[in-house]
Amino acid sequence: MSEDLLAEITESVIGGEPETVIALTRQALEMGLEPMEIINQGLVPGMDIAGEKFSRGEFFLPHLLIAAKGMQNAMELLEPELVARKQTFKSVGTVVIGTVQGDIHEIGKSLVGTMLSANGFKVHDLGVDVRIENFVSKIEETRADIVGLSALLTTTMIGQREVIEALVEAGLRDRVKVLVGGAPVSQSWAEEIGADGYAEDATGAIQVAQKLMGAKS
Ligand code: B12
Repeated sequence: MSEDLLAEITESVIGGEPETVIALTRQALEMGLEPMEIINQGLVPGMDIAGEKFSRGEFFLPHLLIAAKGMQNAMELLEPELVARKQTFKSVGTVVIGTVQGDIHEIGKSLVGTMLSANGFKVHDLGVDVRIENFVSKIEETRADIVGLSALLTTTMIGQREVIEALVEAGLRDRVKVLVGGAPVSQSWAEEIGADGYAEDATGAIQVAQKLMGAKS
């Protein structure tokens, strides 16, 4: 029963029906499904399939955009639910997060930000296509413990290294842990650019962020 509904959510993301995605997501919540279950088993598979179709030339950019819109609409509904389920009162740490300059991929970064905030971190989300100096000034202003850098393109990954270099120049590198992620990013890339942590997905991001906080104290 819930499998059918999750499969319908996947189909409606692929089919580019944002209104249906919202309606089905609401229905799933009402049925008592957990928000992360809806994300991981309904929405994300839909985005993955849409992405595969795009790679094979079966989908053009407008298809992908509308699939992403469906997922984003549903995320707006799910974010407060995620946060409500993990209500914590004392902040575990402060995180500045954003997608690096030249890259407008938003969904994964926002999901990581939401999950961190659901797990007690105070999160400052700078959005997408974030200029290096904006990362630096926000880290300074908020005295962030961790900066999360998202990159979804092989051409923009280099932006993660550039932020690290800018942090060194600004004398902030010792004060902030750098966490990197995004589809083309890997543990070995993280090590190569001198980041402190890498995670493949939002769940991993929480674990690594918690570990990095442990390493700070
Ligand atoms: C949706 C999408 C878009 C949407 C984005 C809409 C939006 N508002 O975000 C639109 C249509 C705008 C788009 C545009 C483009 N896209 Co696009 N896009 C995708 C797609 C299909 C899905 C991305 C997504 O949202 N996934 C769902 C989320 C939940 O997963 P995620 O982003 O990977 O995030 C998870 C992890 O990576 C990780 N994570 C992410 N960030 C962070 C940060 C930290 C700190 C940590 C710890 C973890 C972490 O945790 C997340 C949650 O689990 C991918 C293919 C794919 N399957 O990845 C292509 C893809 C990334 N796009 C691609 C391309 C080429 C483009 C364009 C250049 C297309 C074009 N020709 O114009 C443009 C680039 C525009 C730009 N300058 O950025 C390529 C990249 C190829 C490459 N290796 O460089 C991909 C891989 C598709 C492909 N196979 O060709 N895209």
